[in-house]
Amino acid sequence: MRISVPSLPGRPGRTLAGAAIALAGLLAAASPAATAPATANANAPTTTAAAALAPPDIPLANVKGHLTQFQSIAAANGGNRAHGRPGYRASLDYVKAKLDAAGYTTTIQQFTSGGATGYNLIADWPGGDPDQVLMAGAHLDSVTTGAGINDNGSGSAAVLETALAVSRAGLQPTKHLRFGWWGAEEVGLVGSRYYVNNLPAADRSKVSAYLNFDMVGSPNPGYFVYDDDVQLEKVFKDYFAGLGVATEIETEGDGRSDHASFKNVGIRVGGLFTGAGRTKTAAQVQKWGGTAGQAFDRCYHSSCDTTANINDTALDRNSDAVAHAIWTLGTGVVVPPGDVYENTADVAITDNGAAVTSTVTVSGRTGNAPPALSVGVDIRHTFRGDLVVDLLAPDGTAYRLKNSSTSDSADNVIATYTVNASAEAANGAWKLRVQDIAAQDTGYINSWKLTF
Ligand code: DTR
Ligand code: ZN
Ligand code: ZN
Ligand code: CA
Repeated sequence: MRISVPSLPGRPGRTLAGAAIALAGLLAAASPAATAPATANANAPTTTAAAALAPPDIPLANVKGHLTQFQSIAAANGGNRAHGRPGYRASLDYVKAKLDAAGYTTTIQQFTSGGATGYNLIADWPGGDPDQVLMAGAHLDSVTTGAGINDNGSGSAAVLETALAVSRAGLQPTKHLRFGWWGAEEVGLVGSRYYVNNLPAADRSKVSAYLNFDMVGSPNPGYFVYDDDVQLEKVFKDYFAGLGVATEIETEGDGRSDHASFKNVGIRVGGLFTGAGRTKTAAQVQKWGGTAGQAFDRCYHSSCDTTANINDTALDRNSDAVAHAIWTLGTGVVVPPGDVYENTADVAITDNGAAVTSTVTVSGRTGNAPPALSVGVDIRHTFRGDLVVDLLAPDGTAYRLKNSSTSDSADNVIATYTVNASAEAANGAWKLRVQDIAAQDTGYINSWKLTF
């Protein structure tokens, strides 16, 4: 989970150099903030220049929102989003509309395969060195048997939300960023190969790397990193190491997804994968949890590959890893991953009753907590307006994360808050306090984490 990075107030599109200067300025002038009153609104933009360089947290709720859209599109178009079927073009139009609204320059590339018209969507983020193009992509088509939510709505949504995060941050990386959503992968990597084959050689040589994301939310997930390029592999391995998540080399990838189209013409490739039809071993369960002897994705290429066929933790971690790679490779600045303290034990919330708490004990740190302490919250609930959510510092000081609302009837609170906790000692028992203050509807704390 990353420090959420509100764009610097009044300074949209800060350049890397500008942010670095600001970082020096802010650090020089920084002084411990006053102790936040109990009602401090943790959502007030708390920004340090360091945060301006740090990859953002990609909101899981946003990524899942795109998956819900893909599911609806499939349902409205014969049950799939396959090449040559209306659901594919409807998926592309959805993604394109989001990107156009976010300031991207989008291009639809048309091709023919199997007697049907196919389409690639290319989105360029204005700016950056045109001779150093960093690309990330995912195939947008499903098989004909289903909606293809994990394969590959997950990769498509993770890349889309990262592109939208670039826009929200007004990022101006040194490299030029380009994103691709490929057609007809399921019938033989057709769209990505068409793109590469029609990219003039001079332009191919400008692509510094292509990052591929195909199946990144598998329900019984593994955490696999492509090993085609050592540096690109390291970017992803370091990210997961920062989370304390072990990774393995992706061993079935050669030729199995769109990165092969780029690798075949000499472009450096990397990427992530959470597994398809192969079964998870007992040894892998030891490091990742899940179920041994069961496929990473039991619904691979099946009609049950729906929004229910997603592991939220895997999708969240991989979406954040996409952003980490884009920020790190795009800006050339490596921001060390934060130290994560997490509690994943479920805590039932009493309907319309007393507050409940979940504790995270921080130790071994020196000094106070940071002015931009990241608080990742995952609460499952059927009417989130019932909930009041606070962070309690070890000394009992309360920081309001979320107020109740009679009008917010949506499910779940899956969000990252930033708290100026610089007045609090870092070490000690931090608590998440949740109270349901209205009858009917209730839920539980699924997990929460602090990132220092
Ligand atoms: N061919 C992909 C699934 C797949 C199988 N192995 C890998 C390795 C790396 C990425 C993807 C895959 C598909 O069915 O779309
Ligand atoms: Zn597939
Ligand atoms: Zn796929
Ligand atoms: Ca309630």
